[in-house]
Amino acid sequence: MGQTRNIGFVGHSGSGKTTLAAALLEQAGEREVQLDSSPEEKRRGYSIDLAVCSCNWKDTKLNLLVAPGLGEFIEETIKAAYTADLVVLVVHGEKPVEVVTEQAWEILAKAGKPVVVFVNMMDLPEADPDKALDALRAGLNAKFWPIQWPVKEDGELVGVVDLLSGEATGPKGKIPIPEGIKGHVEGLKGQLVEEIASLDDALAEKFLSDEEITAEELASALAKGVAEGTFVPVLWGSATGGVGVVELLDALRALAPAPEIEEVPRLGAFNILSAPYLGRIAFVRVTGGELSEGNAWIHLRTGNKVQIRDIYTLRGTKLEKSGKAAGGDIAALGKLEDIALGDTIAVEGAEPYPEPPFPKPVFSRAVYPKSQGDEEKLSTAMRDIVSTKATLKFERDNVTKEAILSGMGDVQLDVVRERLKNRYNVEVELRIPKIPYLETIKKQATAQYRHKKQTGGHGQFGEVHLRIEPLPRGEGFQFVDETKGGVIPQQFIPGVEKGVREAMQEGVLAGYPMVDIKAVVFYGMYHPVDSSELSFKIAARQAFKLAAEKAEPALLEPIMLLTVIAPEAFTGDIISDLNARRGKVLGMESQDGKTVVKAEVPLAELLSYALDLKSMTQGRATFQMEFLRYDFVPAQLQEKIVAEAKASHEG
Ligand SMILES: Nc1nc2c(ncn2[C@@H]2O[C@H](COP(=O)(O)OP(=O)(O)OP(=O)(O)O)[C@@H](O)[C@H]2O)c(=O)[nH]1
Ligand SMILES: [Mg+2]
Repeated sequence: MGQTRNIGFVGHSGSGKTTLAAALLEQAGEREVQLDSSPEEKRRGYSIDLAVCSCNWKDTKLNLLVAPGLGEFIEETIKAAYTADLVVLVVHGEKPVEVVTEQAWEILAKAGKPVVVFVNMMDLPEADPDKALDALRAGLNAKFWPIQWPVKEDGELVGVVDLLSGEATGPKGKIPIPEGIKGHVEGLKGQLVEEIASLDDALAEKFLSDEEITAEELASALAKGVAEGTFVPVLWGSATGGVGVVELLDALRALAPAPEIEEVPRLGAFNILSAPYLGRIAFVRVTGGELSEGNAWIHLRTGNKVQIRDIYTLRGTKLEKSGKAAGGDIAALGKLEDIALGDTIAVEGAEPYPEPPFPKPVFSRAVYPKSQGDEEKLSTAMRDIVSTKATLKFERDNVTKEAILSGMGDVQLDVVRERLKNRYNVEVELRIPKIPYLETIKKQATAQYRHKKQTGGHGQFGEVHLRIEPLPRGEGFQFVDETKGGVIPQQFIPGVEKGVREAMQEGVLAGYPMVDIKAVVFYGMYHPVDSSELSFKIAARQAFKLAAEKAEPALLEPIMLLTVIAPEAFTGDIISDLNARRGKVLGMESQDGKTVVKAEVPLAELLSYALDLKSMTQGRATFQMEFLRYDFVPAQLQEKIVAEAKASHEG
């Protein structure tokens, strides 16, 4: 076998990436091509995970990484962009620049990857190549050059002309170029030759002095321009009509740069999936060395030596045992212990496989198993699922004790819910999470409590005088012993502190943990026989509660730092919406025609922000949020929360 090329397919949902990949595989002779084959994908009718497949075209093995286009699955676009050596941006002929087209374009620019644009759906009546080209150039603000032109006959797409060779081909081979477009095609060819010549100094000189430039010279300058990212060729076709498919295969073979092969044997797990009958499969890019079954390499994250067991190569959409994989290739590994997304397995001394810049989760829901007793099963299954995705997180909230699943939006979380059921047989319900409120005090107060109990024989006695004071936000808890003259013997002081800490676990307002309090024990009494650590603990607990009630207890809520990036037209709507969410806008700036709004907003107002922002901006805005600090809940709201807590306590 000859060379290998790794190619990504990204673009907006519904642009036809999956259909196109299937057409390419079938054209290259692969059979039983099955994409979007997970039960969740079948039911929904669109892609969810990054699909990895492969075909041989002439002397070249083409590994295809096909991303889903729904915005919430953007991490798969990032995986494809960073793993592949060339990426095909698939766009819709009638509406080439959609939300995820723009996002993918930004990701590709950041990743510095060569790009080819494939304008799909050219069979549709409204798909006009001149308009599509204008839309691409305006929307993505880059030079795009058609290297082909679509051929329509009586309004029907029949093939494409290769502008450099001047040959037109359809699904069944050569076709004539209709008279009506000959002139236009000639003009485009002239522009193209000039543009390609400008990519190379020697060619530019030849062009200017009207010397003949050979087809080979043009082809190699074109490939160089693509590889360097200075030239973005545009190709056309219809995945369902089989138009432009052979031509795309040829173009990929000619234009995709060879994978870089490192000296140090290493592989990076860029995608993890569950395959029917095979279980968990890690798709790896072998960046150096040759991988063989039986290799014992080091799992860099765990530090353990791992035996490489089942090595598969991709054949169409199927996995075939191969026993080895060469540097530069993509392989699938089975039965790898403890493998998570982004892991590196390598010989000693190797650097970890670089992690692409994935976004952080922005949407959370609490997970409740439908049948009690499924908690254990749920956490094992969740650990499994979450370790395959960069944008999913699962953790227990320390305050509310809820199990929280976080991701990019409701669709992604719903897919997890479905997978839990289909694969792990755990049924769960997703609920709006409780807010992890905290309680604190606003002023100083003192209180005392005597714990005394006579239960025949040995009694219990302890008296504690406590002063509590507010601490600055985020200071937590401080305990000070100011007693003098042994009014409380030293050995019982720890009991006092324990009592206070226990009392703080459950606040006096609504039962939330209390924070940012300094507690000072300044006086007390003991009994030579009946006192014990326990007696003082009980006394301190009660004294604290009494003091807290007098110290103007107040609720604290988490405040998030929100960063919204949206087209300028939405700025007004976004800001007034943030005001309605009790947000405080910190600043706004312009960045490449977009507005970046930064604001502080209470978490309680952001529980469905991912959905609301999406509908407010037709999905054209993105946002991030991170925890900033806790701050007081406004009085009216506090009253409501306290009343609700009391009601649920009694109910
Ligand atoms: N008319 C026409 N329909 C097409 C073409 N390519 C794909 N389609 C149809 O468009 C729909 C979406 O195609 P997919 O291949 O699933 O699109 P996708 O880009 O993979 O979508 P996501 O997985 O959501 O990102 C399907 O119904 C396809 O049959 C085309 O060239 N012409
Ligand atoms: Mg798809």
